[in-house]
Parts: sequence; C-alpha cells; structure tokens
Amino acid sequence: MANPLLWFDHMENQEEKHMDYLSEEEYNRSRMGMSDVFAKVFKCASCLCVIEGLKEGETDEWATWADVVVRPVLVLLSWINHHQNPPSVNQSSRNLLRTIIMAIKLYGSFISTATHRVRAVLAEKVLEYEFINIDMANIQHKKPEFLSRSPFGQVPAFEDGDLKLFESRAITQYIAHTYADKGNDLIFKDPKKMAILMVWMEVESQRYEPVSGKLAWELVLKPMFGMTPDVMIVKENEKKLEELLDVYESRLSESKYLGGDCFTLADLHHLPTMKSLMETQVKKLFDARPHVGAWATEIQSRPAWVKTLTS
Ligand SMILES: N[C@@H](CCC(=O)N[C@@H](CS)C(=O)NCC(=O)O)C(=O)O
Repeated sequence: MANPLLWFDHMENQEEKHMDYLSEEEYNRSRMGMSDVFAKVFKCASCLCVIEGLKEGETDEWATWADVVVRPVLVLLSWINHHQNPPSVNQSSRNLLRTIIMAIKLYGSFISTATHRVRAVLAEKVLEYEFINIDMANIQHKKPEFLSRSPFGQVPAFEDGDLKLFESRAITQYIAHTYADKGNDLIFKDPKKMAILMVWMEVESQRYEPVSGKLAWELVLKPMFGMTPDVMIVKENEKKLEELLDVYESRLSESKYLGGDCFTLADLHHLPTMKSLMETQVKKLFDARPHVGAWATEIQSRPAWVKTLTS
C-alpha cells in the first residue's frame, strides 16, 4: 500500500469487517501493566514515528515501513488510549486493536478447496488471522494486485509479517513448523517419522489430488454451474481412485493415520476434496474399504475441520 493515508483507511475498513475479536478478558489483559509515564514516553515516540512516515510520502517502502514500525506503534497507541480513556473503550476499538495485532493474512475464497486446506491448518493451530476474500467470480485472482502475491493467479495466497507465500501445501507446512508449539501437532520432530509423513503428503498431492480434483469438478462443480458431467471422465477417474484407495486401505490397516500413528498434515491435506466427494456417488468407494471408511469419517469429524466448514 503506497500511501499511508490509504493504509489508515484500510485499517478502518478492516475494523468494520472484523467483529467481536477480543474477549473482555483478552482486552483487559492488553490494557494492564503499562505505567502512565511509560505510556506517555511511547506516545511521543509513536507520534514522531508516524510524522516521519507521513513525510516519506508515497514510497514503495511504505508497506514494509508500515508493518515494521507503524503496526507496533499503533498497537502501543491503542493501549495508551485505552489505558488513559477507559470509559471510551468499546467493542469497535477492541476489534481495531485485534486487527492491528494480526500478522497472518490469508487471501482466498470460500469456494476454494486449496483455501480450505490452509484454513483447516490455521484452525488446528488455533491461530488468529485476517481473511481477505478474493472475488473469483469477478476474476480478482487474475488482477495484477493478486498476481503479485500468487503469480499463477490461483488462491490461496498467504502473508505472515514480511513472508509472502502461495501454494497451499507449502503454506500449511510453514504454519505447522513455525507454530509447532500452538494447537495440535501436525508434523513429527523425529526425522524418520517426518520422512514417512512427507511420503504420504507427496502421495496426496501427486496421486490423490489429480484424480479427486477431476471427480470433484465433474460431479460437484459442473452440476453447480449447470453443466453436464462427462461420464467417461468420471468412470476413468473412479477406477484410478479405487486403485489408489486400495493402497490406502493397506497402509491404514497397519497405521492408524496415513502419515503415522497420529493425525498429521498428510491426512489433513485430503480433507477439502474428500468433503466434496463425500456428497457424490464416490463416497461409496471410500465406504467399501473398512479402514479407509473409518479414517475418512474420523478425520472429517475433527473439531477444527468442522469449525473450518462452519465459520
Ligand atoms: N496447487 C495450488 C492450487 C491452487 C488452486 O488450484 N486454486 C484454485 C481454487 S481451489 C484456483 O485458484 N483456481 C483458479 C485458476 O486456476 O484460475 C495450491 O495448492 O495452492
């Protein structure tokens, strides 16, 4: 964002979008522990920083500058303001504070399976994030602003501070490693266990996704857009999926989950397309294999996944 004033507008818009972010308890915690003197010193320093920023004017560095300097300064200003003027505190300023604090941004669409993959990991890790809806119906994902985040014009794109990523599986792995101590573990520390997990992540992306993606397109999306599924393509891919699920059945008869003895990214990566297929004739291919059927039912009932689908 080149212009600081635009940045402030942006923050105001975000405030409207994000309702109910801080609980009373969280908010009160955020106000505690700052003495008046400390607050005033920071207020002066913050004002100087903001003025310096405004003098910079419209530079390309502004966005980085805003993130590195203005974001923390605004957090402090919010604290100070709330500390000094408790009666004026309301839900809206709490929302603004939470929005400013949030460093993780996910650009995606609620109709995108790849976006759901990342949302599922964020839910497992119980991480707060800002969701920026990309209007795919109006081809926003092919516009220069979005292409600068995701050069192939596909959702999702992701940002965590100064790190920008695309490709859902790379994003999920980054989150699982970076926030390893938060929420549920989705990877292994042991390198050998991790190597096996990676094998099954590869199987998902190289074998499961192409087949399940085609079936989801034919059986879910085409009817949604008023198009007729191609019976030959469905047949051919059902056969490929059956062969793949036979391998899964064998794996799951000796290991509770695909990646190992607990739920990991290898299982989670399957969820978005699995959810689409479970609403079609393809469900019976999962159910026909006892271990696969039980695995599919269990991973789909995880609270974080249910939350992903309902929030
Ligand atoms: N390999 C990518 C695939 C992303 C992808 O296929 N996204 C779809 C939505 S689920 C998309 O943006 N499609 C629009 C297009 O390809 O033009 C990932 O996992 O992030």
